[in-house]
Amino acid sequence: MSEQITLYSNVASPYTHGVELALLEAKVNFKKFEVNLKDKPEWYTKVNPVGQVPAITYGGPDVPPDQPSPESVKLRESTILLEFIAERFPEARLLPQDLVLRAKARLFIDIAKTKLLPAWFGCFRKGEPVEAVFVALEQLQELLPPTGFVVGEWSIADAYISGILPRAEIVFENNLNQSGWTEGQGQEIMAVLRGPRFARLTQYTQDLTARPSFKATFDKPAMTDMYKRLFASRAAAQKQ
Ligand SMILES: N[C@@H](CCC(=O)N[C@@H](CS)C(=O)NCC(=O)O)C(=O)O
Repeated sequence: MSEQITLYSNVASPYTHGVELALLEAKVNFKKFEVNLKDKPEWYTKVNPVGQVPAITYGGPDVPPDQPSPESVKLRESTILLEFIAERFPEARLLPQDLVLRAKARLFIDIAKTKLLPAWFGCFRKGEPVEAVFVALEQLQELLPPTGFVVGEWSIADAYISGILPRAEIVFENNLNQSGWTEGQGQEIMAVLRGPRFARLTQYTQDLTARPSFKATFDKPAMTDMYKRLFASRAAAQKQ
């Protein structure tokens, strides 16, 4: 039996979703605790001193998630958690054996983290040009093989981006932004993403979202409602 694992998550969080997918694909027993990010429990700093999700407790006694044991190891940062899960459960092959392919999976994650996410946030939060999003997506698309996942078999690279792309689509499809986009601006971005420039990425996204682990963890209408409420509450807070 493996060590206990508790994932501290929030359903809206792209980072958390990737980690949950990796745990599911590794067929690991784990508990999940939904952290209310608007009203974090006081004890949560014992799990993650910086207060963010995702985080996991690993090992130690089997305790209720809201009573984390001092004996468990506390781990955080989604990309580190993904690597940890891949290394802890090598039989799940969440990273390939081949060193060059491993490097490719890591490069894909690095571009998503350091190029795509800042560009996406900059675009809907600050009204920065969407071209930076397109450039980052093109870099990711270029890394994809003609068919299948980033390194052939599904890996932590696919886990990481699975948290991001479907949420980015919700943002664009529903014109959700904090920077005064004109009506239809998000939908115009979405039309480019669905056009010939991103044909391979579109197919790849379909493959990602067809995965049973993804389907079991992503309810698009519910997520859309949640994101609409999230953006409405941010807009209300901005006005205050
Ligand atoms: N670099 C972190 C980012 C995690 C992050 O930003 N999490 C957000 C949710 S998407 C969060 O916990 N926000 C609450 C807060 O910062 O107080 C990772 O990759 O795990």
